[in-house]
Amino acid sequence: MARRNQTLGEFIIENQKEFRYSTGELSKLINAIRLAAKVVNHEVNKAGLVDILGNAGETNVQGESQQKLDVLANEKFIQTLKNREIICGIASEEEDDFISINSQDENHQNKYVVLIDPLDGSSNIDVNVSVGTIFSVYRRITSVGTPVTLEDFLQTGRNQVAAGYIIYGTSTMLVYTTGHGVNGFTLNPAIGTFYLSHPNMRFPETGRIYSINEGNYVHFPQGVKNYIKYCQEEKGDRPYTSRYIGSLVSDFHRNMIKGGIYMYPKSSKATAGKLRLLYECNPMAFLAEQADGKASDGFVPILDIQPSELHQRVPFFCGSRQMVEKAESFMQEFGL
Ligand code: P6P
Repeated sequence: MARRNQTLGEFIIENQKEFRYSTGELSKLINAIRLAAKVVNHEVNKAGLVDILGNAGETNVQGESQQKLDVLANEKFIQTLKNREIICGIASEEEDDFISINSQDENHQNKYVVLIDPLDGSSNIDVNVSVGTIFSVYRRITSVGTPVTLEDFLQTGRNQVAAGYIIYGTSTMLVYTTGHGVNGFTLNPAIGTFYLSHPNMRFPETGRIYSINEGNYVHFPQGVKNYIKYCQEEKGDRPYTSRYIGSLVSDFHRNMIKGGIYMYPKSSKATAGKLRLLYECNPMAFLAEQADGKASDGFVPILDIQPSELHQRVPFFCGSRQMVEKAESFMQEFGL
């Protein structure tokens, strides 16, 4: 049972029996994430003071210019995760291919793979707007004792054993699920401890906030255009409020607390949408469903999509169940 102000460590110990595999492994997994979160939080919070803002002068596999903090966050999470004896492979938005962890696992006995977006929303870093880290954890499906393969990363989202995010906002929070609800922990930076501040987080069934980059309006499918007009119509509890931070973790977190829908649909400019299935949409969809919300590509649940490549993109509709279902009805009626 979650007790407010319980520390993350106490919570893990009290709830590790819910983790469907070895009890100690969940602790090691979440503790690795926790440590990396504190290190990255420290860097994010002082980014304006040191020469760590701006571009790193490189581009990632997505063709996006890498921010210095992107690179740093990526390195910190990968190093921290590598140091635990339970992870056999890591995939990251910032890495072209997955990383097989052999250093401490020469016999390939480790059983978990982790996929991360180390610093989501990084275009906001230089303007001091909140950013986040997203993580997704699977049990490997190829045989223990053999090197990890791409197949271990291309599992459907339903197979996730844990997922969550860290939001570096007005306060730093770790929000995660292992399939038994969603719990939010707030960092007390003075002592470096996360405390349970948001037990059993739930999306309100409906809401009055819609999050989408309306600058792309003319490029959206007709169903999305019609849904936006529905949100803006003077009728019943509408018009809704438009809120778009440009950071998925922040928009998702606000919508989970207040009620709302986040959409990144496909468009004539982004024919499969922008968000990546494996390390953005799947973990956020796992959290959404665990919090009584919903997540789809406009037609099918995100968690049922069979991945075909590491960095594939999908359209994304996520949030309060009734709002997502309404948006889906517009997609189904007015099509692409
Ligand atoms: P746009 C950040 O790059 C991100 O992946 C999400 O966090 C955010 O919601 C979206 O892209 C913003 O994209 O095209 O609206 O600037």
